[in-house]
Amino acid sequence: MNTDVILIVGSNGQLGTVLSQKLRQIYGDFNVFTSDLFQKINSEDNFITLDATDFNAIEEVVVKHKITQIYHLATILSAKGEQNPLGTWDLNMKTLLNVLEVSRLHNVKKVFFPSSIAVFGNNINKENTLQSSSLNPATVYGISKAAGENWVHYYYQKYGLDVRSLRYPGVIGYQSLPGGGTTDYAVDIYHKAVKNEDFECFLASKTTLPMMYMDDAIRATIELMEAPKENISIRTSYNIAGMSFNPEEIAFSIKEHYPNFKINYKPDFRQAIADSWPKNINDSDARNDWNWEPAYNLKAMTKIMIENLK
Ligand code: AKB
Repeated sequence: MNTDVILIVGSNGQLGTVLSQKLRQIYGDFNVFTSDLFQKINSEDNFITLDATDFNAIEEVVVKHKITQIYHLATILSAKGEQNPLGTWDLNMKTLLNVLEVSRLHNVKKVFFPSSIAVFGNNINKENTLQSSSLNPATVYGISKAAGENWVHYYYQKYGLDVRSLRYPGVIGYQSLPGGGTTDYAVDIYHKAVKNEDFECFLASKTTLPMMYMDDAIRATIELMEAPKENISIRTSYNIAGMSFNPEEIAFSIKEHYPNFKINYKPDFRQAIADSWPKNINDSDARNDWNWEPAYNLKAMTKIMIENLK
């Protein structure tokens, strides 16, 4: 019998909204606690109002509910992070260190930490970016993720804490909206298309970035967390890839459903962030270690996004 009890920290966000549903299906409603700063209308039972910058508050929840796994999703993303660099560093690091330390002290069995393609910067080969490429992030979000990768590696090596991590590309789903990322345009564009509105894109037409459909992102997360411990050779964070496309290509795929759809380009400060990131990712370690294989391409994703948003 599975006796795991899961806490999702930052469950109101884009990933948390969908991941919490999936984890409830697997582990049972009463074994999954969602938590965030405020409760969303219509949110599930087992929601806890939790400020993850408060060590004592996390500790109380972990002890009271005998938590055995934590998914730590609370973070400020790349574009929003640039509006307040020091506040972003504080929040991203404090919440992670609280989760790691509470997990160590209270024998939490597994922790998930989301990293990002934002750990890479301008100094590397942007095609087929390797797992081992050096990390010189150009944003405070990327700096906090690169530091976070080192912290989770430290907790694994020093204390044996089983922390697992993925470098997510831009994630696209219909169930929830992203907030404050550089890849957000690839979700917003579908919302405009189904309303028959034109879309103004904050990135230039040829800006290719790594992206992933939500179902692939959720499946990758759960497959990594459920993989046998001895298969996990990367204790910083795994590169994973789904698809790569630019705004012109996503607009083209939308036009197959909405022939009159129009996109205009008005690059802003987010262009420089996108330009510092890889175009596509080499994920051979994830494929070799825990058999990662994405299932969705741009055409399939566009069809699902439009059908569900309509
Ligand atoms: C962002 O755009 O900041 C995120 C990410 C790629 O980590 N979606």
